[in-house]
Amino acid sequence: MTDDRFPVLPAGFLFGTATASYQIEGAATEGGRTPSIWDTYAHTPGNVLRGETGDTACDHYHRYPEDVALMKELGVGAYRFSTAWPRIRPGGRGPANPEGLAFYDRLVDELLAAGIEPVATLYHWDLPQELEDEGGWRVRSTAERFAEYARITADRLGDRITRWITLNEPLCSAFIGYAVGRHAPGAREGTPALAAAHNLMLAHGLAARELRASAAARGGTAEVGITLNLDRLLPATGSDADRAAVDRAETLHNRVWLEPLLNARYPHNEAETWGALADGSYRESGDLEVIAQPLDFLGINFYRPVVLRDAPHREPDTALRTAMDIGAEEVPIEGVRYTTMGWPVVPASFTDLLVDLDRRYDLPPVYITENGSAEADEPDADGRVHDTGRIDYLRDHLAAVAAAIEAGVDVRGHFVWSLLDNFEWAYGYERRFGIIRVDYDTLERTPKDSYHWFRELIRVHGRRHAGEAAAR
Ligand code: GBH
Repeated sequence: MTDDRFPVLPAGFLFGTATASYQIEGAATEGGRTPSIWDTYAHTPGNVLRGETGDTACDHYHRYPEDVALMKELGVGAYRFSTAWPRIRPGGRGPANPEGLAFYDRLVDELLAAGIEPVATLYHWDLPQELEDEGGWRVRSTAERFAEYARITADRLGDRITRWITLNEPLCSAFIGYAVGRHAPGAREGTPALAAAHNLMLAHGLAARELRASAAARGGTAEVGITLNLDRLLPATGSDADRAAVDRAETLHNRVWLEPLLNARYPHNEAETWGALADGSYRESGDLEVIAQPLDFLGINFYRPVVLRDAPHREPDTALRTAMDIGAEEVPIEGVRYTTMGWPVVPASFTDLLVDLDRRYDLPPVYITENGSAEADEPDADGRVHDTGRIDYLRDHLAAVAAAIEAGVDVRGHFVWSLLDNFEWAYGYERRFGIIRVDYDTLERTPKDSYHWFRELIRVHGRRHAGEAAAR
């Protein structure tokens, strides 16, 4: 059966949707939760568009049964959510919070009853504020606290969750948080941001050990992965300068994670990329062994390609640069559609990224843990949201995944970002990524056309492969 509306993915391919705790839960002061760096950042005027915060968000904390029911109706095989560290271990150290764990218990049970596999991310950016006050990701001890929190969570939920993602997009935590300052905690630093990148990798490795130890103590196994926002980076021209800029950006965006994780080494061109800022003061011998444990899978978040050209450093004095100031700037791509995030839509670049990574690294199985688009979708007179731009985006990017699989890349699943419209970080509620609309006055959920399209895709996929099986 061929149907252009629905790309052909292999039998057993996992379809899912994704969210993150601070973006959807709300109930910021309920159930023993303490503030995270995002509460502090969002409550500081000037940081988030229109001064919005995650205080209520989608109120998923109370409305999760409705959200799970919508996913059941959708027919997804899995749901990727994140657990909130300050809910499970308020303040970042000391005893676990029974009420926080009980919430995730209820959520996981609800998912399993609906036949949906829970895939948990332990860190989607909500660091307990108290740990930030002690240095946050700039300091090593935060990695140790993270491993403890991972163990607490796995000991409680690991009998029902087998697939774990340690961190979501450490690039954002380290560089947008500590160098660009457009994410919490809003710092603009050099070496400390590189220390943050290293400590996040260490946190991943220490937590991976705890997740596996927790499963082993139960006589089971855990599948451990990490989610990276790997970027397809292209030079604006063929000039040596632009190529060199992309080579530096490859390290900032991709190699800084992939080299330690997959090859147990640090990127070869740290000095070209950061100069004296990359002084290694934050590393200890033995760290690479902790970081480079085998991954059961690699999560990749993909939204758009980035075209770069060589550019002067924003800060001429090397010692005063932030870790983001690597002498490269993004240039627009001509002739393509842009989403409301200002991101270019180039599906073929997704295939290229996956094929290229597969050539350059010995990759474990890959899951696309986020992919989706923000659109200016308002309900029509009929009350429905005709988000054709999002349908086109998802269709073309799933086709791009299918093409990568054709080319030999072992991609096992795809999670749409996002199940719901939600708190889009520095952009607040203005940017909408959901396949379900959320009315932020009434908190009412309305499936968009993309939800109905995705539901049909999952059904067509099921019928297609059931037909194949019957024919064999
Ligand atoms: C993902 O980040 C996140 O995991 C998810 O929570 C988020 O909702 C989703 O994508 C959609 O954005 O111009 O310096 O302010 C994607 C990567 C990188 C996108 C940081 C926004 C802002 C950088 N993000 N970027 S800045």
